[in-house]
Amino acid sequence: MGLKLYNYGLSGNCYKVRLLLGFLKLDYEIVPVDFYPGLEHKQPDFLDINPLGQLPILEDGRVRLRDSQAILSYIAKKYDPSASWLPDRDATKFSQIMMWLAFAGNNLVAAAADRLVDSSATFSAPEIDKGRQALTILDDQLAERSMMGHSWIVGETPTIADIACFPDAALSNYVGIDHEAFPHLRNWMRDFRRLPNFLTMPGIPEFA
Ligand SMILES: N[C@@H](CCC(=O)N[C@@H](CS)C(=O)NCC(=O)O)C(=O)O
Repeated sequence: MGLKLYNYGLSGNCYKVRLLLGFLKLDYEIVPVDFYPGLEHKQPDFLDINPLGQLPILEDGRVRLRDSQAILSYIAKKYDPSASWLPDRDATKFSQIMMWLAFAGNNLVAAAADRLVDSSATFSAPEIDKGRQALTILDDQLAERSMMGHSWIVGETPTIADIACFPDAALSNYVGIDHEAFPHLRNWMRDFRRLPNFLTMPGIPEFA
């Protein structure tokens, strides 16, 4: 038994889960999925596990979850006794975290969406425009937070909102979005990278 992550190394959504497992120093088993070129996530055996044909999947004994935001919430709720990654006693803070998780899953995904498309494909301009809009919204939030003396998207310490937003924000550089235009985002990414037990992945830029 124990935690089992169905994983692809270049998936930003799998990376979110690996980040939190790393921050919490949790042991887990990795089940490698040949996402590309094997398209294993579209084969019948994997569709039995997730009919959406998507990664990541987390299993914890009899519990099986899809969607990186839901998985982050589960791990934080179950395995972070300090509740610092998902403070759930304060209704405002909790709901704001949910709001930024939804933003990561619905909006920010455009900033790096084309990364896993066939390597011969060119990145599509409309997605990149949507990605830039989402990064502007995040940069504005971080500017406001910084004026209040805070470094993180919600609250005084990093939460799963920061984890959910980090991969696509950072990987957007890889699809050609220049981070120079987002100074608050850059500061936040630098602070995030300095967190104890931070893990990187291919495509995450090194920041000064
Ligand atoms: N909302 C889901 C999206 C999952 C997702 O799109 N995963 C990608 C890999 S990063 C995938 O499996 N794409 C294949 C597909 O959508 O067909 C999440 O946050 O986990």
